[in-house]
Amino acid sequence: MQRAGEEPVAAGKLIVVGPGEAGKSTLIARLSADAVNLAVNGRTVAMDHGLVRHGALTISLVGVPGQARFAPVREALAQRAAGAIWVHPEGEVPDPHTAALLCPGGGPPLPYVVYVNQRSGSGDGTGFAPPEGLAPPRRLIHGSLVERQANLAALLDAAAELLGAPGAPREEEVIG
Ligand SMILES: Nc1nc2c(ncn2[C@@H]2O[C@H](COP(=O)(O)OP(=O)(O)O)[C@@H](O)[C@H]2O)c(=O)[nH]1
Ligand SMILES: [Mg+2]
Repeated sequence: MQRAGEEPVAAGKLIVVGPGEAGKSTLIARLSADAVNLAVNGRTVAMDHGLVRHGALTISLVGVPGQARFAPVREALAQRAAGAIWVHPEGEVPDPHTAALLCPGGGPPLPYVVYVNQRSGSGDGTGFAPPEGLAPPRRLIHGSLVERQANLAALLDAAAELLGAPGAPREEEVIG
């Protein structure tokens, strides 16, 4: 609710996708001080969520589990998402199952940005090439969620752009 004198607050939802152990929960926790990750033995089982403020924008980050057995909840988690953050472990082949998660309900793909997680030992400099048939990401951000510079400011800017916040890239700036 907006009180007198306060700036209007916009809100938007992004899903966080990627293969198991890519760093989805770590990323949400690093961006959001009060992130909730319901995990058993270190694996997210039901809920992975964080709220992050970026200027006047409140971004709701919802982690979507990749494993097939979670298929029934995926559609619900992705409802009303405006875009996605794909966490990609550097050096791996982009996960085709993750690509499918970008099209909730079999609809058109959500706009997405890719966070290439350069964990120590993985750094072979390989970038990210979208699986066949999928448009390139709006932005490609490299960082390490643990060892090196995480580049979270760039990631937040990219996330805000997905939600149509001011500063969204013009067509010619889109990576392609
Ligand atoms: N060394 C290292 N470990 C990482 C990095 N990112 C994530 N991890 C670890 O990898 C494991 C899986 O990460 P998690 O965020 O749970 O992956 P998720 O399955 O995608 O949610 C956890 O033990 C993390 O601490 C990183 O950049 N470097
Ligand atoms: Mg997780």
